[in-house]
Amino acid sequence: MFESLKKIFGLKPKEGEAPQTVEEAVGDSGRKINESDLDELLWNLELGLMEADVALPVIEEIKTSVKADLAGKRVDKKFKVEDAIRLALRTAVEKTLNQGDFDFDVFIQKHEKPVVVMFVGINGTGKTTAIAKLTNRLHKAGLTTVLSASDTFRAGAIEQISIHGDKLGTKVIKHQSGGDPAAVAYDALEHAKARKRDVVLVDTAGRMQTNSNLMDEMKKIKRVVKPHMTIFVGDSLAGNDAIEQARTFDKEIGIDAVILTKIDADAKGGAALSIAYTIKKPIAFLCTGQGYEDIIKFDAKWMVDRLFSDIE
Ligand SMILES: Nc1nc2c(ncn2[C@@H]2O[C@H](COP(=O)(O)OP(=O)(O)OP(=O)(O)O)[C@@H](O)[C@H]2O)c(=O)[nH]1
Ligand SMILES: [Mg+2]
Repeated sequence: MFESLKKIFGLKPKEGEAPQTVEEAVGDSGRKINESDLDELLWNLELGLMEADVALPVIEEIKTSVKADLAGKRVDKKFKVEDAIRLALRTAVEKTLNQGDFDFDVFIQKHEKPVVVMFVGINGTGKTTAIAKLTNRLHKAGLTTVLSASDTFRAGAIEQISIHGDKLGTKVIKHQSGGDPAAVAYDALEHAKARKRDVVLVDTAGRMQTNSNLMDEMKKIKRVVKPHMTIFVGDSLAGNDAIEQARTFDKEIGIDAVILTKIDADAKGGAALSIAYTIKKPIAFLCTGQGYEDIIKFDAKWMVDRLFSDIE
């Protein structure tokens, strides 16, 4: 795997020998970067990113950025040319992954309470599990929560979130199965206001993103409780489908941030890169398993390390 990228990277430099920033290594003096070497590098980069399941327009953007950094430039004699190239590539990928300054914790902390966060995505991507993980995380930060069982569509959904609520020691607001999801969210918000709870997490039903009923339902919840943040939950194993879903949800209801799940099972890691690039929205968290602790704050550097872990 990643044979093409292996050709670019070779061995990892010894500590202290590698440049820290592209600007430090690449400039107007030193050894000139050979154009045909650069073209070969870009070709290998393209193949490598394709092997990692990164979508084509994203690959183009990264190639353009790497080329702009390196074409016609020279590498300071202190550094190896391949180290400078490696850094330019990492920087370009990191830039694509970092869409805006977004920090979930800071957002929740600073916002007037209760903060309403709504989770959307097609069925089975991991919305309910992500809500349970975030609830656990918020409790650990000393905040209180209310869960809104607004998936009234799938049989068993209300029970599923109620079990999480019991385990996590938090209130779940629910109506009967088949009820109005927006009305449940409204009640959850009222409960949070009355009891001075900090964060309302709204679980929603998943169906196909082409299902207009689902989109209408999401829009109604949005109208009724006006969430401060809407998070798209995408399955990192879904490849191009996850990108299409993200695009559709963003267009139809508006997305503020993304949670990518099942990273533990995603060997390639290209989904994060493609989604961040396609909808230009920040990735807030990665879910890495089924336990409550299996959630990590998104860190572009960590993702780049993972993307290239087989290579370096
Ligand atoms: N390996 C792994 N499994 C996960 C992860 N997140 C969720 N799952 C599993 O994926 C399945 C679906 O998760 P749910 O949280 O029920 O998904 P959902 O989006 O709420 O699904 P619907 O309610 O049907 O729309 C469950 O079996 C979860 O345990 C993850 O990060 N890693
Ligand atoms: Mg669910």
